[in-house]
Amino acid sequence: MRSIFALLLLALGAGAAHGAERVVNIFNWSDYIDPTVLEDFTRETGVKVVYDTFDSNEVLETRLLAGSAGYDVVVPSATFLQREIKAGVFRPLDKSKLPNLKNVWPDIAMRLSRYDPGNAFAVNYMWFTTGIAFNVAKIKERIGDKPIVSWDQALKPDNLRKFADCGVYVLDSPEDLFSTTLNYLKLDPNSKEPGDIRRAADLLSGLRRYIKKFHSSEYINALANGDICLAIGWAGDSFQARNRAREAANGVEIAYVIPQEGALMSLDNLAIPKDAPHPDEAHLFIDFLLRPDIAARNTKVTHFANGVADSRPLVDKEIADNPAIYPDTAAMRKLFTVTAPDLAIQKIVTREWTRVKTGR
Ligand code: N2P
Repeated sequence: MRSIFALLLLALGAGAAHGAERVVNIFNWSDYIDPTVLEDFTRETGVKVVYDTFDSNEVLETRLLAGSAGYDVVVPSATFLQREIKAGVFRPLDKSKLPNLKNVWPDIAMRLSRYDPGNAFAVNYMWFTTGIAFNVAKIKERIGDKPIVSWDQALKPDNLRKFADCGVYVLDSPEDLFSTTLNYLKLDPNSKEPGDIRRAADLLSGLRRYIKKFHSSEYINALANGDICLAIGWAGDSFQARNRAREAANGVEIAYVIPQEGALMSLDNLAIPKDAPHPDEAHLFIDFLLRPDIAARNTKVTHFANGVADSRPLVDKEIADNPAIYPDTAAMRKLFTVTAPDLAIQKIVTREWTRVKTGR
């Protein structure tokens, strides 16, 4: 009798576990996925998605270092990933649970391995440049027919001044702005020399009075609505702005350029925190994103190039053949990458960035 009772309890317990809802907690950048992909994932796997967004690596890093944020999948940029791996915040990927790893783009995986040796902790999601997005008509009104081709037009005070009245936003990202400015100053964009970082900060702080806001996601709508005329921003976001304006048929035309001096190329990557509550579901989700058809849908909506080579033929030509989204070999040569500063230099970077934003 007793054993029958025990068996019954066991069966009930197993039944409850079986019926329990499976969940995956995602923390991703804003405007960075096709929302219908999340619905399809749940429909196919039965795993519910709890989805939360951020727009800065600093915010993600603070959460990760505090531990137990409850996230199963996060999306750090490669530089931050590199430092966070060293801090021990990630769980190594179980590659046996990622059959779609066969779809990753070898060149992109190789670039990522510079930050994550052996691609042990992360797989690339999207990659992109940091350039200049602008309102074609408003810029023309102010500088005539000369299109924006150089960082000169955004980083020289006398030039940026001309756009202050129609609104300038700049990414709230010291990594993007310091490397871009160092490159413009013909210094090493990856310099960790405090003196170099100070020079970049001096230049940017001199532009402060012409900048309406430092923000890393609001510029999409601000450009699309015609509220601002220039942004230092990310490729995909800028093309999303162009599309939102076209959909609204509001007469706003947005363009994005990789200036002739070159631009920062960054990689954003999928990783699983060490204390993720649902690691199996995390692997299932990452593997889903590595399906070429799914990666293509995410690129179609976000206008960011993804890390799955076989998805490219499935992406509309307008995106797949756009060298500002998928740079060709010539454009690729003008791109530079950076590595993570150690914590001591990071402190200087943070301090100098505060100085830039306060214009001191
Ligand atoms: C998505 C922005 C992602 C690029 N809106 C910056 N990591």
